[in-house]
Amino acid sequence: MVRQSPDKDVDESDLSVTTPKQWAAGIPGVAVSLKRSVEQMGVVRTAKTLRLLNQRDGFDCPGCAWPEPGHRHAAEFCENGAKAVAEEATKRRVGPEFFAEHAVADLAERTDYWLGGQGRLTHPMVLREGGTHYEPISWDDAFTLVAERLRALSTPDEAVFYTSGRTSNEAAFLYQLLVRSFGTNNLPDCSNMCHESSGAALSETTGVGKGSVSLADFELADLIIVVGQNPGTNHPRMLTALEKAKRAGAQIIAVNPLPEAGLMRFKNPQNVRGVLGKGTELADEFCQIRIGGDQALFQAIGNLLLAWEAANPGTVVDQDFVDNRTIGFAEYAESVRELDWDVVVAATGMAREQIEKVARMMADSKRTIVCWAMGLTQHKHSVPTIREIANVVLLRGMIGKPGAGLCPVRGHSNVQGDRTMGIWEKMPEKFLSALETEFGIEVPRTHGHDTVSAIRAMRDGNAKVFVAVGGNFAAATPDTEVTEAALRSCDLTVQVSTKLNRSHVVHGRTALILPTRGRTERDTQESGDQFVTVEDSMSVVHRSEGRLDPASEHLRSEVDIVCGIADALLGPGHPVPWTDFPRDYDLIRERISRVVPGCESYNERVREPDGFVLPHAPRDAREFTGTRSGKAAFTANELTVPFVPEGRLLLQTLRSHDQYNTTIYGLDDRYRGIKDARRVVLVNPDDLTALGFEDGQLVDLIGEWPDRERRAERFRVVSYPTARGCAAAYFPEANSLVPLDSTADTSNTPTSKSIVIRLEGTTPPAAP
Ligand SMILES: Nc1nc2c(c(=O)[nH]1)N[C@H]1C(S)=C(S)[C@@H](COP(=O)(O)OP(=O)(O)OC[C@H]3O[C@@H](n4cnc5c(=O)[nH]c(N)nc54)[C@H](O)[C@@H]3O)O[C@H]1N2
Ligand SMILES: Nc1nc2c(c(=O)[nH]1)N[C@H]1C(S)=C(S)[C@@H](COP(=O)(O)OP(=O)(O)OC[C@H]3O[C@@H](n4cnc5c(=O)[nH]c(N)nc54)[C@H](O)[C@@H]3O)O[C@H]1N2
Ligand SMILES: [Mo]
Repeated sequence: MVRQSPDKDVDESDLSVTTPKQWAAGIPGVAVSLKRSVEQMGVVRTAKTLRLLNQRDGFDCPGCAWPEPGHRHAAEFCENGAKAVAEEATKRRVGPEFFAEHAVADLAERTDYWLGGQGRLTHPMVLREGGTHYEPISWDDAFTLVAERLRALSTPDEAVFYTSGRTSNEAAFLYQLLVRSFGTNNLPDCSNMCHESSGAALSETTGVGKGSVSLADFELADLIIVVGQNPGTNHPRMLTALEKAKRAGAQIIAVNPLPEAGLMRFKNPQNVRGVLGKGTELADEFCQIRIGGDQALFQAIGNLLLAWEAANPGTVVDQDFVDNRTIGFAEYAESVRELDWDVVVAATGMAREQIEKVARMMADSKRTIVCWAMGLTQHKHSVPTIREIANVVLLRGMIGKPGAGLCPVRGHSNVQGDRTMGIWEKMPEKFLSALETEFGIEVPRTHGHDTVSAIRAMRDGNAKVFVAVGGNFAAATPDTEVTEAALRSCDLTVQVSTKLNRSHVVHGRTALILPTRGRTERDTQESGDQFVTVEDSMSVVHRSEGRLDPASEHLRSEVDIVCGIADALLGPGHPVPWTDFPRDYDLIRERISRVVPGCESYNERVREPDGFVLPHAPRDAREFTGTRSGKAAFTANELTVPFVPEGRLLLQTLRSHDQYNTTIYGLDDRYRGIKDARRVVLVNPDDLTALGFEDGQLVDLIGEWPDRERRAERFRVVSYPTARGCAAAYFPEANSLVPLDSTADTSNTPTSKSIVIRLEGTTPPAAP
């Protein structure tokens, strides 16, 4: 099978399907990563780049937020990390000639795969009102243009400032400072669509919206539960941690509607056993849950644990912990005392015996870690689901001790750091007043727009300027048609980017592309080469320094760009010394150390070989000072079970093995056995029979909503062993089906993992 190049647009007729893989990584993983890297970077650049990836003297992988171990391999990266690097370090370029050749309207017809494949952006470009092509613009003129449009707004709240989670701590800190100095808290970020539900549930129950484990805990745990996460594709280096845990005697439970290869068996390419042998079996227990059934599962587990405690007092509940460190136990116990097993079995699709087995494993475990990702955070009832996990962890006292804890596994490599630095539409008062004291400025207190409310504001004409540092807002957000219209209605859209994407071709009346240096690239400023800092999923803050020559001499760093806009907008008289910061990033870190809690002596501590770990009271001292009561909080949550009418399926939108969010690397999903197609919908064979569809048939996916139907056209049906009643399609192709108003309670995260759809045949079934 010949690999399709990005020049060829996606054509669903090329699809080929083989049986899903039972194991992840191994030699094919290494081979694919090297092949892609050499294709994009050539041999010499590949060798140089991969040698620096995730090393102490190198740069942080722009892939996921999984932490680096203390003892590093020479090759401390995974197949998908190597792909992420190749994507940035590519030798292909998108310069002024490219834009002169391609009208924006033509580019808008292309897929994200094609756009991303064109290479790195090299010059600042402007699309003037009524223009057909982007044209070059000088940096100074670009900054002046942004400043003029922002100043022309009737209030700063008419501007929206988005961030994606690749931005360094230094750039993020200055960006929120710029936005708040200007006078708004409109700081939506990708986290609003990602782990917001985890943050909301954890800050309420433990007082810190972050995970409570460190990498070392994985080697000490005797039970690891991986819920709603596909680490083989999205956090491949986590498989190494799971393998080590397994070898040290831990058991693993995987809870997922799909039998993901990475959860079943791992062939570690870093050792001989993984290369030559059968690899390590990972999951001891695979719970094939129905989409959205996790709250029912964890309520049932809570019910069983409490029943066993009642039968044998002192054997299951960590009474000392519950009595001294928590509140709300009685109400919680009451809420799960009466359980309707018929409802639980229907919601989970699991046998009662399996739920009992899993609960027994938890009761027998001395050190349990629960990990999760998007399979839990993107449902209407995500926050109560994660609270329910916190409940069972608390009743067993599995937090704040070695080998145990809560582990939301973050996505973007610095999404957690951006939050720490103040990228949030509702930062706490303490942070805001520290900013005011440090800089002698006044910042607004009214909460700003998150991602969903920002789209509403643009749609309704209440926001007119949209600025994004990174990301691909047009493609990553829900309700594609609505979001694209909202962006097009803006006076000005500004994208600070490394690569061309959909957000450059779905633009406001005037549009700017400001090209920036990436993680892999050298950042030379007046005081010499600069490094930046990032925070991983386990609160470790460390430095990252790129070494490649920048893709073009015209690129500026994100810090430079933010300060350039700030200087043009706020003027030389502003109390923040905007023009000083880009000269020497230590000056930014000095300010961070005085404003951001836990970052004292930042400049010294990030220079330690492995950086430093941010404080986390529950992890460090079993203290819960961040909650309202000062204790960990049990919660009583009403059970929600997604309602799926007769003849309909519950659709989740997820990532293939060949993409990084909206960046498409290729058209294969190797572990799932899918080749050369992205417009596919995975459906259980029994559901296909029941609904009267056939494997390979072409269908439209239709979401039925009170306001109107949403239709995603021409998807190929793939008969696949997903849980009954469930379906899966790739993000972002299926985003048009997620209504803007369908969001999680409390966190307002789009419900990208639970959309009721019906299939509609567009052609007769394919000939056998
Ligand atoms: N290579 C690569 N790496 C990435 C990314 C990427 O796109 N490519 N993206 C990064 C980002 S930003 C993020 S947030 C993470 C995402 O990492 P993941 O959360 O692993 O990403 P998804 O592909 O959305 O996979 C969700 C998983 O949850 C399962 N699931 C869906 N619904 C349910 C449910 O109701 N219950 C349960 N128990 N499981 C469910 C799906 O079957 C799937 O296995 O990865 C990061 N790393
Ligand atoms: N239906 C559905 N929708 C989803 C999800 C889902 O599972 N299903 N997942 C959600 C999640 S978890 C997330 S995190 C969001 C992701 O949303 P985003 O973070 O907005 O999207 P990305 O695709 O990661 O952004 C890719 C773009 O970032 C730019 N870029 C890359 N590196 C850099 C850099 O170093 N600096 C700058 N300035 N730009 C850079 C490039 O131009 C690239 O095209 O999508 C969300 N949307
Ligand atoms: Mo994410």
